[in-house]
Amino acid sequence: MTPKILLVNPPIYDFAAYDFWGKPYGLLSVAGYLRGRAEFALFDYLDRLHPFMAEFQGLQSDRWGRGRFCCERIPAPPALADVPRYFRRFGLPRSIFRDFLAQQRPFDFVFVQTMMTYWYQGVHEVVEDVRRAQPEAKIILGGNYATLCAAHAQRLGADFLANGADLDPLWDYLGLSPDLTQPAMWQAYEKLNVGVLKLSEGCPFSCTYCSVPKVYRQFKTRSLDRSFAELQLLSGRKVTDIAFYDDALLFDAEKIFVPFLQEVLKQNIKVNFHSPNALNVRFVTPELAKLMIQAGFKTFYLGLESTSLQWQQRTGSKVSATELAQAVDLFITAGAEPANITAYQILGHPYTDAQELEESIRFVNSLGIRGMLADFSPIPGTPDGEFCRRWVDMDEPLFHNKTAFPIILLGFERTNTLKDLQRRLNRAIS
Ligand code: B12
Ligand code: SF4
Repeated sequence: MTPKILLVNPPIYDFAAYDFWGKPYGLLSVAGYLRGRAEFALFDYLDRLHPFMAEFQGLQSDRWGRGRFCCERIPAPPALADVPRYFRRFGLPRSIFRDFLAQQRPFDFVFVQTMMTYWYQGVHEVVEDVRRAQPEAKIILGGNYATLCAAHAQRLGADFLANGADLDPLWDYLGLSPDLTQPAMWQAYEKLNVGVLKLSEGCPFSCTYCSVPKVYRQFKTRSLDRSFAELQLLSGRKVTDIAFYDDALLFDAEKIFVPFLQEVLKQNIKVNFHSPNALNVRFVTPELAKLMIQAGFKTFYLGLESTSLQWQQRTGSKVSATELAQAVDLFITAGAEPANITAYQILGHPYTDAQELEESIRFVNSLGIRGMLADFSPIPGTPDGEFCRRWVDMDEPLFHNKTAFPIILLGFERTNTLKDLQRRLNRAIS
C-alpha cells in the first residue's frame, strides 16, 4: 500500500524572524525523491500565502517576494530571559495544525523540517501535537538542527533523525527506494510565488565559524538536468522569484552555474534570481557578472564578514576587501543597481578585537552599496562555536541564537551602536 506522508515546516520561536525567501527546501527535496512512491500532504506554518496569513495587514510581500510573518509575543525561555528584546512565536496558530491533523489523519510518516539549531521549540511543538493526534505515526526529523545537535534532537521524541545529506539510512527506514532524478515537491503548495534552487552541495573553503565543510565534506555539483527540470516546474507554477541556497554558487561556475544561466537565456525563462546565502566575490568575473544580470539576477548578497586581513587569516581567508571592491565594480558595470548589492558582515564574532568592524562597515559604505550586519550564531562542532563555550552553554541550542549571542559577548549598548551606525550609513544608499 502507498504510504501517506505529512510534511511539516514548524513555527519559529525567536526574537525576530522575517521571510527572506525562506522555504523548507530540504523537506521538499526529500519528498521529491519519493514522488510517485507515497502520498503527500504539506503543513507549512510559515507559508505567507496561507489564507490565514494572507488576511493580516502589513504582511504583504515586497517586490521580490519577501515579507513578515504573523506572530504573537510570548515569554522568553529561561535561558534567554536576560536578553532585552521581545520574544515571539512566528507562524500559523497551533489550533490550525491541530484541526488539520484531526481532519487529515492518519499518516504513516511525518517528516519535520529543522532549520536553525536555536529554533527547536517549534520542532518540539510539532512533535507534541502529532504524538497527541496520532501516537503511532512515525516522526522523522531532518535538516540543520537534527544534524548539528543530534543528541539534543534525540530528546524531542521523534522516531528517526536524518543526518546531513546522507539519506540512505532514511530510505532503509522507510522501506522505499528514491528516484534521485526528481525535483523538489513544489506541487505540495496550493499557491506559490517564491521558489528555491540549489545547484551544488558543500563548499571548498573552511571558515572556522561555518558548519558546511564538516556537514557536506566536499564540494559536489548536482545534476544540471534535475535543476533545470525544477526551474521549469517553478516557472510553470508562475513563481516570480527564486533564491539559490548554494553555499558556493560561484565555485567552478563553468561546470554548472554558467551552463544553467545559459539555458535560462536560451529558453527565455523570466524570473528574478536572488542569492541570500552570500556569494563568494572572489569568483566574480566580468563575463559571469554580465551573464547573471542577463539571466535575471536582481539582488546580490556578498559575503565579506570583515575587511581586517588578520581576522580573515584567523577564520579561513574567505575573501579580501580588494576582492569585494572588484566584484562590486563588476556587478555595477554589468548593470546591477548599487542599492540591490549588500555585503554581509558578522556582528558579535568571538575575535571581535581583530575584526575592526566599524572600519569594515565604513569601507562597505564607501563602495556605494548596502551593508548588513549578520549577527553571529555560534555553531557546535565548528572551531569558533567550540571557542564560545567560554561564554555560553553550547549544549543548550537556545544559546546559539543570533540575537542573543552578540549581546552576551559585546553588551547591549555596543551592539546597538554598531547597528545604528550600519542603519545610518545605509540610509544614504538609495
Ligand atoms: C538557506 C540558508 C539560509 C536562508 C534562509 C533559510 C530559511 N529557510 O529560513 C537565509 C539566507 C535567510 C539564512 C539566514 C541565516 N542563516 Co542560514 N543557511 C542556509 C543554508 C545555506 C541552507 C539551509 C537549508 O535550507 N538547508 C536544507 C537544504 C537546502 O539543504 P540540502 O543539503 O539540500 O538538504 C539535504 C539534507 O540536509 C536533508 N534534509 C534537509 N532537510 C531535511 C528535512 C527532512 C525531514 C529530512 C528527512 C531530510 C532533510 O535532505 C536534503 C536533500 O538532499 C544553511 C547551510 C546549509 N548548507 O545547510 C545555512 C545555515 C542553516 N544558516 C546558518 C546561519 C548562521 C544563518 C544566520 C544566523 C546568518 C546571519 N547571522 O544572518 C541567519 C539566521 C536567520 C534567522 N532568522 O535566524 C547556519 C546555522 C546556524 C544555526 N545555529 O543553526 C547554517 C548551517 C550555515 C552555517 N554558517 O553553518 N540562512
Ligand atoms: S565560504 Fe561560506 S559556505 Fe564556505 S566555509 Fe566559508 S562561510 Fe561556509
